Amino acid sequence: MKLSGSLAVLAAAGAQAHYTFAGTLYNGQRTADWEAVRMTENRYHNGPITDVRSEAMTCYELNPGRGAARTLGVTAGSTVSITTGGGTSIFHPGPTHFYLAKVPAGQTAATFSGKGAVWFKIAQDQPRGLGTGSLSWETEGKSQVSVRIPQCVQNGEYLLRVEHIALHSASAPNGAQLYISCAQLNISGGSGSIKTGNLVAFPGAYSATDPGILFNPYYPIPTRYINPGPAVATC
Ligand SMILES: *[C@@H]1O[C@H](CO)[C@@H](O)[C@H](O)[C@H]1NC(C)=O
Ligand SMILES: [Cu+2]
Repeated sequence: MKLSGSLAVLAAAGAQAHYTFAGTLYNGQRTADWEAVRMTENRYHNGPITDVRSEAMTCYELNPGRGAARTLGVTAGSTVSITTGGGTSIFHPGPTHFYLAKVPAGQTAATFSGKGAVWFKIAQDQPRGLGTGSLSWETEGKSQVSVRIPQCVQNGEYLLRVEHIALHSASAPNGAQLYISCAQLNISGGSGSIKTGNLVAFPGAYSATDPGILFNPYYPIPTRYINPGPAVATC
């Protein structure tokens, strides 16, 4: 009894240290958790992906093929926030990346798998404190992350892939923790002139030895951080 009690406490502590991305916040309106964001495999345990070659790297879906109920209409140039689920927050230090994949003709944001070379990056962040021995990240402790949808995207339905890479254990192979979700968007008002560069696939875009994945945040004191994946698309 005593043992199972302390195990339960440990399990709860682990779940608290992890997190999910579950909702959207747009123009002051929140969606319910998993309404416009596809339900993720870590919905209940909150845990991360640690193998960047895993098929879960696409959208970390609990039920691949079953989209979310809603596709959120947004305007190009506006800001979309993704909120953490189940009372969790972004407990660990590390970068946040946002990617978009345009839904192919004949499919919808609710049916598109997101597989294949379809993704381009629209945002990434860098730590403060490089060279000081004390790195910090904008999103640490927050319960939402935000991205501006580029004004120059093409109109249409998209998957928006949010990814937070926790780096606290990333100095060992497969030590980085990836927290991922995909929201379903319908973007309007875009100019269409975006230069995406080469589209990338998840899994595929990252390797376990990328310097932004296998990264010691403590020693030697890092003087730079190289975000994994492609450069951010430009207008
Ligand atoms: C996407 O948004 C456009 C512009 O508001 C609208 O005309 C279209 O019906 C929307 N598509 C879907 C599937 O909701
Ligand atoms: Cu954790």
